[in-house]
Amino acid sequence: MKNNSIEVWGYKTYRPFRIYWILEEYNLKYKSYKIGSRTGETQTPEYLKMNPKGKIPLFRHNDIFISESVAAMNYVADNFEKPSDFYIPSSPKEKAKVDEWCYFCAMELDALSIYILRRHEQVENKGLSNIYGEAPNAVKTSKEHFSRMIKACERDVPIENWLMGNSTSCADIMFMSCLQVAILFNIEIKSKNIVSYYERAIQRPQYINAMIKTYEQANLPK
Ligand SMILES: N[C@@H](CCC(=O)N[C@@H](CS)C(=O)NCC(=O)O)C(=O)O
Repeated sequence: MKNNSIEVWGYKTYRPFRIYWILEEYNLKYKSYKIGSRTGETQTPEYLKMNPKGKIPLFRHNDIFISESVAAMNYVADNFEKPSDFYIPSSPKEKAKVDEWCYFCAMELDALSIYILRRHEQVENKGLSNIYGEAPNAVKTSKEHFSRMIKACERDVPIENWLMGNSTSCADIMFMSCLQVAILFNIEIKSKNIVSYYERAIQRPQYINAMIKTYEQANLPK
């Protein structure tokens, strides 16, 4: 598909990062709007008209708006010319394995662990308990769930390669975005294998470009 007009709203968090990373992998031109999730910028009438959820990220290509990060990432992967160094599944079985990683990351790591933790963690630990209320047990069990899920996927994280083999894939984008935010929130990744995978992945130039787009620096902010 021709790259006519791509726009992305949102920065400074791991979900817009997923979209920036795939756009960098596909070497596409895009315009990004540096709006934050809780600055009021997502609550203006203009923005709510584009995304009634009032959240970031939001992705637009020509006449389509996509307000879920995973759907936007997949849209780019499926609709533009595939770069030589990016893995796209070529059979239903391969697709199921990429999907398995993506849903695992979106549900088990993101929604059920990281986001619950973030909502109820204290403000001094970068949490949002001022908005969603303190819930120490939810914080404790979401950390436990994260550790359990990391342990469960450890054997499928290769010692040298990317998750699907020699090339980066959407599975890596999802997994790395979750590892990244876990580190940001001081959740310990209790797996040497996964920590070493993370250390390798952050060297990739497209990853670094996406980091700069998202956080305005190549490394995670302190
Ligand atoms: N499922 C959505 C979640 C989007 C989301 O929750 N974004 C956060 C920032 S990363 C946000 O805008 N939060 C503001 C709010 O919950 O009101 C996605 O993956 O795109």
